[in-house]
Amino acid sequence: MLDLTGKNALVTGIANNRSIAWGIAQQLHKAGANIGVTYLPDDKGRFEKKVGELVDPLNPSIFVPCDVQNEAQITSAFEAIAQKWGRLDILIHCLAFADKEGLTGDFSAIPKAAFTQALEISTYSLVSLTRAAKPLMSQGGSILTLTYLGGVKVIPNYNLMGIAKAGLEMSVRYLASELGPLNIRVNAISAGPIRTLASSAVGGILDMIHHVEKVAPLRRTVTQVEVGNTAAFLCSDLASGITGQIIYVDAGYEIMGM
Ligand code: 0WD
Repeated sequence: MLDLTGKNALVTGIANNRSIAWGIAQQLHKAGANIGVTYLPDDKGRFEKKVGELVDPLNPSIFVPCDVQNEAQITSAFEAIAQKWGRLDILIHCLAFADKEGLTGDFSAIPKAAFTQALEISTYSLVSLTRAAKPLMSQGGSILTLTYLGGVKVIPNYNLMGIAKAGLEMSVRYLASELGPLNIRVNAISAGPIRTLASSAVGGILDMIHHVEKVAPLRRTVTQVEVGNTAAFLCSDLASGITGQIIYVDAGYEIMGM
């Protein structure tokens, strides 16, 4: 059955107990994986303390800062993995950022700086983290990222993040093609709308959730733990034949025409 015993899993993107990455970390841990966690460092050390306290029950054997805009921090995070574990089996890329200017107003008015920043943090970071993980996935591995329907269909107030997700989804396919011969699988979960720190930046998130609750076949939205369960499956040997895929965990909303 779903058993991740002995698997070394690095989880990025935990900001607080609402984070989707927290739902994923809990389910990977429940399935037996050794957990490593990165956090977004801030001057006052707030995130280090908050995330550190949150993940403590998972007994993480690696807990390191990693701002994906900082190549040196990515390098030292993976050096810590090489020293501590010597091998990585699972990489969870569960982070994104877009400035409010890129989410609201006319799409044609998106400032270049906001565009570049969002693509760097939300899309290119999958490439840079995968590059760092590749040599440590000596026995193959599973790389998983999080995307949203706004990367395929126009969703009001998603704008720039839609571009970032479209690029992320295509990056999943190109990385899967490159890494398949090394038995490294790359997939994405397209999650339904969930109230989190990041999604609260997307105007109308509550309306989106209420709309999904009315229209989605399951007549509800999904939880962080449900996304975590699918993540555990995709990172396990049960999914050994799945790569380059975008798996919808959205209560079925994606199939609906209106
Ligand atoms: O409805 C939702 N919440 C959905 C989220 C639906 C479908 C997909 N997603 C995706 C998001 O786009 C993202 O890729 O899931 C992923 C996780 O998002 P989340 O759980 O909704 O949001 P959150 O808990 O805020 O985690 C995002 C975290 C950041 O938290 P902040 O404080 O910025 O909101 O990404 C991290 C940070 O901890 N992050 C960074 N980590 C490293 N380097 C960086 C960075 N530069 N920027 C943000």
